Amino acid sequence: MGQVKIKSEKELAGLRAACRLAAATLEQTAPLIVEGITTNEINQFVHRFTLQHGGKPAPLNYHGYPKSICTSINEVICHGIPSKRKLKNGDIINVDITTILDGWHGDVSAMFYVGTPSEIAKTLVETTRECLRLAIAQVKPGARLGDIGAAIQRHAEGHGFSVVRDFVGHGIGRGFHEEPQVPHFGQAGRGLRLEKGMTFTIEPMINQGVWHMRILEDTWTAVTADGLLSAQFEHTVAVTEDGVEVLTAFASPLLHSEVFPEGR
Ligand code: EYL
Ligand code: CO
Ligand code: CO
Repeated sequence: MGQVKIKSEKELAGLRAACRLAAATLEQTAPLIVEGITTNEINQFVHRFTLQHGGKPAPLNYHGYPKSICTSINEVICHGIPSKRKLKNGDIINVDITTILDGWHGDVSAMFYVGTPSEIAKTLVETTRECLRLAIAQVKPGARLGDIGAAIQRHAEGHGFSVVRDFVGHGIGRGFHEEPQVPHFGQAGRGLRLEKGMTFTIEPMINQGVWHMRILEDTWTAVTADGLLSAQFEHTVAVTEDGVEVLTAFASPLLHSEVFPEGR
């Protein structure tokens, strides 16, 4: 078992820059996510943008992963592989970007609506967005990892949805996946006590139906066991003196994900 690495102010500056580039990349990608574009085209945009800004896409060749981002549509929970699949009206899609800059990793993802979502898709996506917000609000020195999981589980299950068990948030820094694991379910008051300088992702995956998953023949793509919808948002955070810094925060609201097509 590795140890949880506490980051110094100098190390945090490096991580902050990688996270800022990851978030800026997702912001620049958002307007492309419309009906008719292929997930390969989204992948190619992110790949080029990342290199142009001095970064490297972390997923490419990670454990043999074949693309630079993950694009997870509808019943895909995570690790959807970009392909020639075109986005169509009513799809919901998660775009997950991890950027390496000067050896540091920034990991961020968000959901986007393609055209007009169904009522259930909207409720699932907005509930998942709230789960991440409530989880981040738990983060401060002295809080426990279980406080994060419990906040997510309570909100998701309170809306009749389920929390994916097979994938968790993770420590992040010079490594893509460091200690600790950050479950999106659990009991308040339990688990690792948070300390200033800890850095990790929170990336709840919330399902419309059962939490169980299966992996497709491609050996990467995780889908819901019942074929119903799944949603996910992710930020990289740091524990500060008195709370939390969202290292992958967006400079402005993401187009499409924050605004419904009908302009609510
Ligand atoms: C690549 C490796 C199996 C990612 C994350 C891309 C996919 C399936 C093995 C975790 C694990 C992203 O933290 C992640 N996303 O937020 N593997 C990942 N891969 C991959
Ligand atoms: Co990610
Ligand atoms: Co992650």
